[in-house]
Amino acid sequence: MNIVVTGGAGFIGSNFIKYIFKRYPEYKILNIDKLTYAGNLENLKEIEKNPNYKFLKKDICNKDLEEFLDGYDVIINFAAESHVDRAIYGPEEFLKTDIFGTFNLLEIAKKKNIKFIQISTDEVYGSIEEGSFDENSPLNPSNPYSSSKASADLITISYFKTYKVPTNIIRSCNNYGPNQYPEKFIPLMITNAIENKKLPIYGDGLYRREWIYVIDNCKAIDLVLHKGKEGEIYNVSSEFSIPNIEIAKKILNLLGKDESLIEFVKDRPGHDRRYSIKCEKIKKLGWHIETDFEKGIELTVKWYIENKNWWRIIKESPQFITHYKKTYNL
Ligand code: NAD
Ligand code: TDX
Repeated sequence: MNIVVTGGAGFIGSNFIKYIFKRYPEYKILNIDKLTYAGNLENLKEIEKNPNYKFLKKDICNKDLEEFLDGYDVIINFAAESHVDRAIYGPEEFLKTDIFGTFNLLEIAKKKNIKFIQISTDEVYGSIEEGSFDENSPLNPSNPYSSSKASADLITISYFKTYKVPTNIIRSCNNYGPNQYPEKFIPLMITNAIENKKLPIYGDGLYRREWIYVIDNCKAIDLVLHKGKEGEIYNVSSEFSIPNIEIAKKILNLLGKDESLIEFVKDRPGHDRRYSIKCEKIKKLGWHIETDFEKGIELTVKWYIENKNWWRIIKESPQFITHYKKTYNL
């Protein structure tokens, strides 16, 4: 199979490319990534010389992308601006990449008659106090990130209905694992704890997410790629949720650090209280969780201990420092 992965230098995309080459060494992958602050070719070091792998540094919004995409079977669109806090202080890039970029790729998929898989998120359903959303629940996003992703989902659905572009949408819960940029909650908590810095917890710390180890999500994407029914949406979740404050305590405990490092800080505007999704459809395709949270968080903490150079370079960059000061009002 010839696959175009967009955003393959980011967290989930790079884990997916490495996973695919392990499972299907004969597949060919073209990775298209603009290399924003979140894109890092270090994530792909172990496969960069693989003759079946190609990299193209491009923006998914570029109209000329089409000339590079002959002979591919599928586009899997991971490329996005992905951090909610950045969307709050700078929404424009989110609308450009997450909405217009998806539209641009759909146009190419339509012209070249190739399958299109949109990597979406549970955040498009918005917050739910009790119970869980399924794939037919209405979209009710709360912030410029999730509303951009919801818009992209709607455009994707319209390309299936109107032009019969074979599409799938995958809406997963919060991912964690190796190579996640340390602005996100779990890697920020781990790396701050290692450095004996304060762990900033928004509001009362009782916000809840469902957490999935990234490789389990890669396996779900693999299943949809091979067995997904055209036009279908698939939720993907561990169905395991835990309040943020409990995650911070667990991480401190694993690292042998004191809970006095926890610091409650000003809440995120529009902060969704709880996400929860049902994923019967993906289970019917034969998917199940393989790495539970206890195991996954241990593996993740271990990875950040063993890869300090990877995240220290990021955290010491002017780009990260500016973001940190803006987000935490320092
Ligand atoms: P990430 O921020 O780590 O990576 C995004 C990648 O996209 C980077 O390599 C970046 O350089 C690239 N990119 C950004 N704008 C681009 C553009 N205009 N053109 C080309 N490349 C561009 O994100 P992630 O956490 O790996 O998320 C990947 C996808 O999964 C996103 O679409 C996100 O919305 C979705 N998602 C993420 C999570 C999560 O918990 N991380 C959960 C559900 C869904
Ligand atoms: O410093 C922090 N303190 C804190 O309490 C940060 C960065 C986060 N939080 C809280 C906010 C959320 O309740 O932790 C929770 C998780 O935060 P993020 O890691 O920023 O994730 P979230 O906002 O839930 O969005 C993520 O999951 C869905 C990804 O960033 C999205 O790309 C994905 O679509």
